[in-house]
Formats: sequence, structure tokens, C-alpha cells
Amino acid sequence: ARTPLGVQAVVLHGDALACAEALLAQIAQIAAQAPFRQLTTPGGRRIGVEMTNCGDYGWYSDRRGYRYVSVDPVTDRPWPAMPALFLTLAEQAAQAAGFPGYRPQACLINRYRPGVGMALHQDRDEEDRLAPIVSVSLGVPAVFLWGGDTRSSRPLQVPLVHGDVVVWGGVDRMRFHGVRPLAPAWHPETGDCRYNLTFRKLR
Ligand code: MD5
Ligand code: FE
Repeated sequence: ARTPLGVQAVVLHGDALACAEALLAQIAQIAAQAPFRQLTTPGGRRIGVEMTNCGDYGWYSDRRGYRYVSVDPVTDRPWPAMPALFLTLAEQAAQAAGFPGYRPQACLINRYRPGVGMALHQDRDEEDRLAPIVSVSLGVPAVFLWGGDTRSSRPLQVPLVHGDVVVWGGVDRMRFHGVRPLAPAWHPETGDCRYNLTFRKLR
């Protein structure tokens, strides 16, 4: 089943369910090489969501700014390689949403604990502002906030559960979006956490 969010944005309900356990096993392997960490914004605030990455580049933030880096500043090693399963899932989801031939260069992995959310923002650190971002939700459910082209437009609230995949590209790529603070809950495969994979093509 699918729910359109915009002309070039769609929720693919449960499209990652069949491979969810394998995705979580890969996340554990990636985190063993590049641990989840709380990053700092250029303004000096600590980001509530814990993050790591895999692929050729990873998203990073500290006092010096937001950017993509090919070497993990915490470990001084390249990010773990993108697992083949991640690449095929992202490519198939993009294809199903009308973006054939998608090959992401980065996968940001977010971990939300109870009470943690993500404020409304745009993803502006990618040179390619039209290529889709593919998002995969795992574990505890969350409410995704889907806004407009300005911060002031009131966002639509979209429930996302374990196995849901969302694809945003083209005219919907630069919409403001966020995640409501996670309500306490339990999922058999992730405990009290939600994981979100976001695949990105940088250029
Ligand atoms: C999450 N992550 O659930 C969210 C959802 C992030 C982030 O927002 O930046 O890591 S991914 C949603 C997303 C990404 C890019 C564009 C749009 C949504 N959009 O235009 O709505 O952890
Ligand atoms: Fe975002």
C-alpha cells in the first residue's frame, strides 16, 4: 500500500518489513565500527538524536559546521561500507516512487530514544537538491512532521511504523520536516528505540 504525501513524495507502507531484521543486524555491525554519537551544532547545542553513517560519505556536525565527510572524525577511519541490502532497498524504493537508477552515496542512521525528536528543518547539505532521499523506519513508531516550503506552514502529522519506507524527491525534496518526540513504547526487535535510515545522493 502507498500514501502520497505530495506530487513527488510517497509513503510505501511496510516495504522494508521483510528485510527489517537483516537491516537491524547490519546497523549493529555498522555501529560496532562507527559508534552512535550525539553531535554538536555549530551553535553549540547537542543534537538529541544519536547518529552514525555508512557509505562513501557521512553527515557530520560540530562547531565548524554541518557537512559530509568521508572519514569519521570520531574514529579517524572511513565510514563502514554501504551494505548491498541497503543499496538494493533504496534503489527499489526510489524506483517504486518514480526515481529510477538511484544510487545513494551516504546513509545517515538515526537512533531515537524515548522523548527525543527532531525539530523542523530542511536538508540543505547535499548539492543535488532534486535527487530523492529514501527513509526507512525501524522499531518504535513515530509521528513524522511534513511541512511546506516555509517553516511557518503548519505540518501534516504522518505516523510511521516499523518497516515503512518514505521517498522524497524533486519539488518535495526541500520541504520542512521533523519528528515529534518519541513516545515511550517497546518493540520486540529494537527495545525502546526507533531507528531511521536516510539514504542520500550528494551530487
Ligand atoms: C527521521 N530524518 O525520521 C527523519 C526523517 C534527517 C531526518 O529528517 O534529516 O535525518 S527523513 C525525512 C526527510 C529527509 C529529507 C527530506 C524530507 C524528509 N522532506 O522533504 O520532507 O529520522
Ligand atoms: Fe531531515
